[in-house]
Amino acid sequence: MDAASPTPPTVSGTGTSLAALADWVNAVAALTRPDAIHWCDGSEAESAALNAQMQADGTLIALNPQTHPNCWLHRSNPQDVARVEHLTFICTPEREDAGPNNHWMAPTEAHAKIDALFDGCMRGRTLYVVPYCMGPIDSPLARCGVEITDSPYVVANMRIMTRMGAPALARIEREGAEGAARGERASTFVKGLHSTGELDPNRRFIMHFPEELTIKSYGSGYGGNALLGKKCHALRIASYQARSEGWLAEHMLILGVENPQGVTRYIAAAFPSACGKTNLAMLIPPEGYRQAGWKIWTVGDDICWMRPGADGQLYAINPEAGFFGVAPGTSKKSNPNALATIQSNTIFTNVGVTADNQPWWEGIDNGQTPVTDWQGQPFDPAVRPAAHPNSRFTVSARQCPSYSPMTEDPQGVPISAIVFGGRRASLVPLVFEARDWTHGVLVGASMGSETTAAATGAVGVLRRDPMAMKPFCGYNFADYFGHWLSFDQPGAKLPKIFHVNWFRKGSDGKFLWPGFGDNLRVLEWMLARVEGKAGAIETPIGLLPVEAEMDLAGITLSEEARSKLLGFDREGWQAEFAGIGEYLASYGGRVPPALAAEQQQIARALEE
Ligand code: O2Y
Ligand code: MN
Repeated sequence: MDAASPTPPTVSGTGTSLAALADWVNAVAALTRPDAIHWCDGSEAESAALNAQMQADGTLIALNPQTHPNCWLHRSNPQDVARVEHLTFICTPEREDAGPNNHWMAPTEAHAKIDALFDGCMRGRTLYVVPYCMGPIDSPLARCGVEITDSPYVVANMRIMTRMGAPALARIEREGAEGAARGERASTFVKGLHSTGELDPNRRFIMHFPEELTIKSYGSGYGGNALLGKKCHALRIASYQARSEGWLAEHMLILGVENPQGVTRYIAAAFPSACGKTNLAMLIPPEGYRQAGWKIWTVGDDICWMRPGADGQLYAINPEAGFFGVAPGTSKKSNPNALATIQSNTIFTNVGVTADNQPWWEGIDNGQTPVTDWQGQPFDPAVRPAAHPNSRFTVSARQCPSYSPMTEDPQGVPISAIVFGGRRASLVPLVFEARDWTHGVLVGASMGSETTAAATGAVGVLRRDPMAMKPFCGYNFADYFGHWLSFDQPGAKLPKIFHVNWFRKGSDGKFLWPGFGDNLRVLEWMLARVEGKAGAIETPIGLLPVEAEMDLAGITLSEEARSKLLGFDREGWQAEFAGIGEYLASYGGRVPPALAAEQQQIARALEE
C-alpha cells in the first residue's frame, strides 16, 4: 500500500493456500486499491447477502415473488448493453499470431494501457475474488479460472454461469500444488481481472493475453465483456490453449436426440449469434415425433469443448453451468423450455416490467403489457422498446426441463454429428452433408450468414463467420483451420459434418421451412446418415437428402419449397465458391494447403 492509501483493505472469505493466487490477488489489490477484499465461496448464504446488498443499493430490483420467485431485474448503464468487438483485443507478441480476424495489440503496450485504467479504480469498492471451474468439477476436460471483479452483479452472474466457489478453489489449489511439485512456475488457472471502472465507452477495453492465460477487462459490466468465464475464457483463451493441447473450444450448442428405441446420440452445432442456438438446444419435437417417443436433451446452448477419447471419438462438455439467453422473442411458441426455465431464480437484465412487476419483453406473447421500459421510464413504444434487443436472462441450466443429466458426466458426451449453419435467404439448401472431414472443415471455414438487427451495421449483408467463431477465436483463423484439419488422424472416429439453413426464403420473401420443432426432421435424417440408414444425392457441394427419405409428414411444403430446400443451384454455387476462394486468400500463405486444394477442387467440379 502506498502512502496515499495507508489503510489495508479488510479481508473476508476463504483466502487461499496457493501462493501464486495469493500473490496475484495482492498485486491486483496494490494496483486497484479496494477498501475490502472478499474471497467468494459460492454458498447460498453468500449469495443471499450479496443479493440483499444489491437490492439495498438498487443494483437489483426484486420481481413479483408470486409469479417469479427469487427473480431479479438489473438495469445496466444504457451505454453498456452488449459486447464491444471493436474494443476487444488479442495481445500476442506477433500480430500475425492473432491474425486478420482479430484486433491486435502488443502485450507490453496493452498491459500499460489497461493497467493505467486499473490504477486505483477500486477505491471505495470491494474486490471480489471469484474462483470458478468451466465444466464439471471432476472432469479432465474442465479448466479453472479466477475472476477478480469489483461488481457484485458479475459475482451473482458468475455463480449461475460457472461452477463457482469453494470446490473450484480446491481444484485450483490442488492443480497449483501439483504443478509446483513438478517444478512448474506458471499457474494453471486463467487470471481474469475486471473492473466496471466508470462505464465510460471511451475508457473501455477487453484484452486477452493467451500466452499468459490472462484477461483484463475494464469499463463495462455487461455480459461477454464482464462475465470473463464465458466468451473471454471459454472461447478466446480456451481456443488458443486447445490448439496446443489437442482439443477444440467451439461456439456450439450440444444436444442429445433420443430415438423411440431409447438410443441417444449427441450433436454439436455452430451458428452465429441470433440464429437460434438456444431454441435448437431446447427443441420440443413435433406432436407425431413426441408420440412416437422422440426426445431432445439439452447439454449446452452456446459453448462446447471437445477432445478425442481413447476410442477415437470426439467427446464434448459444456463448460458453462447456465444460460445467458436473449429475452426478446422468447415465448411459449418459440421456446417453451426456456420460458419454463426462467420462472424462478433468474436475473433479468434490461427487460421491461408489467404493472404487477413481472418481466416483459417484445415477443413474449403472454397477453400482458409493459408499463416500465428497460431504462426504468414509463413505457412508450414511440420512444424505445420495453426490453433492450440484447436484454438477457441468466439462469442455471439445471432448471431447464430438457436438461440432460449427461451434462455432469466428467468424460463428456460422444459427438455423432457436427452441424454448421447460417442465415441464408437464398442459394443454400436446408441441409447437406460434407463428403469427409477436410470437406467438412471447408464447409465450416466458409460459413456465411446474413447480418441481423442484432449486430451493428447494415442488415441482410453476407458476412463470413467461420465456425461461428469470428468474434471469439483467440488466434489466426488460418492456423485454426489447420488445427481442425489435424484431427483427421489414423484411428480417429470423427463425427460426420453437416450444414443447415433454416432461413431460406421463397419468391414471396417468406421462410420456406417451418423451423423450431420441425428442425428435428433434419436431425433425424442426419442421424440416419450416421447410422448408414439413409442414402444421399452426390453433388459438388456435398451430399443432399433424397426427398423420400426425409420425414415431411404433417407439414405442408409447396413445390417451390421442396425444390429450393432440397435442391442444388450450380450457377449460384459457382459464384459462392469464387467468393469462398477470395475469402481464404485473404489469410495469405498461412491457409493450410489441403483446405485451399479442397476449395479449388470443388470450384472445378462446379464448372464441369
Ligand atoms: O455480451 C453480450 O451482449 C452477450 S453475447 C452472447 C451471450 C450469450 C451467448 N452468446 C452470445 C454471443 O454473442 O454469441
Ligand atoms: Mn454465443
